[in-house]
Amino acid sequence: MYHTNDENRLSYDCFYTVWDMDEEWGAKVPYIRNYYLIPYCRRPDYEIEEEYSKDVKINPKELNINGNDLLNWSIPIDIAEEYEMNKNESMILNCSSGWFGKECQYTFPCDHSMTFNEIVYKTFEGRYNSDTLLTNGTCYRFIDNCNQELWPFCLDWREICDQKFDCPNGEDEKFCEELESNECNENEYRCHNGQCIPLEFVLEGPTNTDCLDGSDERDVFQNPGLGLPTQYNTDCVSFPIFRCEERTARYPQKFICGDGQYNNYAYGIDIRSLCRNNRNKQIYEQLFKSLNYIEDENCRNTFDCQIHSDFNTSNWWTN
Ligand SMILES: [Ca+2]
Ligand SMILES: [Ca+2]
Repeated sequence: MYHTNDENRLSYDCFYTVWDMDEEWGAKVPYIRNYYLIPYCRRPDYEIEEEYSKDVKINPKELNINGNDLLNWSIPIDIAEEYEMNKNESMILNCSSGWFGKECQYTFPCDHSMTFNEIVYKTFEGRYNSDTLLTNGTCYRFIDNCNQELWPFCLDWREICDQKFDCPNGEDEKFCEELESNECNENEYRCHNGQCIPLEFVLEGPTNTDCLDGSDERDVFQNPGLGLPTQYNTDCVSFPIFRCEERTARYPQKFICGDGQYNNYAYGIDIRSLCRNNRNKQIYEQLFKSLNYIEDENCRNTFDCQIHSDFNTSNWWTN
């Protein structure tokens, strides 16, 4: 673990994983080839640190041990490095087996002999095959009035400002124009989401998205026939790389699966075209159950359209 020894307590505790697409996936995914160093970070919660202070405190100098020994005990790298350089007298927590972190506050709920790389690999590999992972998804809960009863699977952050109403009154699409008024330098391109990227990164090719919303390669995305490999979209769910995990889909008739994949739909959710994790199917079913009290089917369909309509089709159901 890295960055744990911050006296100001402002940093995040981090792991890094190495993802070598060339070595692991080169033949299978020739459209994504690169070497990635991916951080997984979490801000420590110091308010509960007392809970973890039962682990044994040791003085490494007294025990005549070196920095390598500390690493073998899962002591954070920055603490082991500092000890190796200064050999000071400070006490270090020797965590119980399976626990780690400066305050021994972390553990993984799995086989403790696995490396962090293996845990990440297995997690993403499992995503590819599972259809029951929705409960593990992330929720964006900072919009008032986004009706949770109608939206039991909660809002994914990718659904904010994606040009589709996901909250009943469109709260998730309010004030989005402020993103577009963001200014970039002359040698930069302003993505639709306001992000600035170097001009050289624009329109390089279908899989070279640099804007989170993919708008630097928008022409290709809007016209899939131009060459975006279909497999890229469906494979993305199993890759922890930035271009897959952080993708948004600000395109009409795309449904966000909540894990990096997005799917086609037109005028509501097309359950014939499923997300790998079945998010669209489950939301559709849940949504209709919640509208059971409306007897008229056309009226129920209108509700469905209201919630899932995109701006291009927003007029036909209001008439
Ligand atoms: Ca939205
Ligand atoms: Ca690009």
